[in-house]
Amino acid sequence: MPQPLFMGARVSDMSAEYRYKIVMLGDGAVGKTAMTTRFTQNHFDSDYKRTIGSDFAIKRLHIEDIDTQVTLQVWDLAGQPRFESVRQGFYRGSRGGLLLYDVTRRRTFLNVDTWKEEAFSNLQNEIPLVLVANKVDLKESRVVTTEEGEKYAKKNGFIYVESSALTGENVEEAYSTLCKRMIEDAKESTQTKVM
Ligand SMILES: Nc1nc2c(ncn2[C@@H]2O[C@H](COP(=O)(O)OP(=O)(O)O)[C@@H](O)[C@H]2O)c(=O)[nH]1
Ligand SMILES: [Mg+2]
Repeated sequence: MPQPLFMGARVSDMSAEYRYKIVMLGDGAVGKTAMTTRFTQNHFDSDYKRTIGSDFAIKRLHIEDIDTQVTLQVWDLAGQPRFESVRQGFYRGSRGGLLLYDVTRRRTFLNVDTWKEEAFSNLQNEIPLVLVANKVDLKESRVVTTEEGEKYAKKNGFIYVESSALTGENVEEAYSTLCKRMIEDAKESTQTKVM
């Protein structure tokens, strides 16, 4: 079981640089691994390989509009991990997450609530989440509308992004908007401590 290398902190007071562990959430085959691979390696693999246990990838990104460097440790979990210890290690120390569903399968959208609750209860904390409506390239077979996704996200205070790991559309945006939210949260909690 790999341990997190870092727990989410500003690395230096001198430069704007942050490190965060984030988690990929959602039902099996919604595109968690495909999206992580697209983001970290700019590559799409059309074979479906089940993630065993959990795994992580590291990616450095520069967020242009706030001129900030972020290193993300992206944890990706298999759909149905059997061991509670795997789940605990997966969630431990994560500061945010992408919660995906597949716009062509309504069940994966209905299960979003379960994933949200599983994450918040394991962390005993409400971390920022981006609701990701994935596979929007499959226009013909799409069944979950933009309005439905937006409405759920708004109700829960989540950011909403529509993406395709196949075309790469909005993949980097999903991660970078999450980064901005985590940085804002970190600044707010620092201010609270100082005051
Ligand atoms: N058309 C399309 N297929 C996708 C997309 N994202 C993932 N897939 C496919 O959906 C299947 C499951 O993806 P995967 O990343 O393994 O799902 P995971 O179980 O959530 O990690 C694979 O066959 C992927 O190639 C997408 O945006 N568009
Ligand atoms: Mg996977």
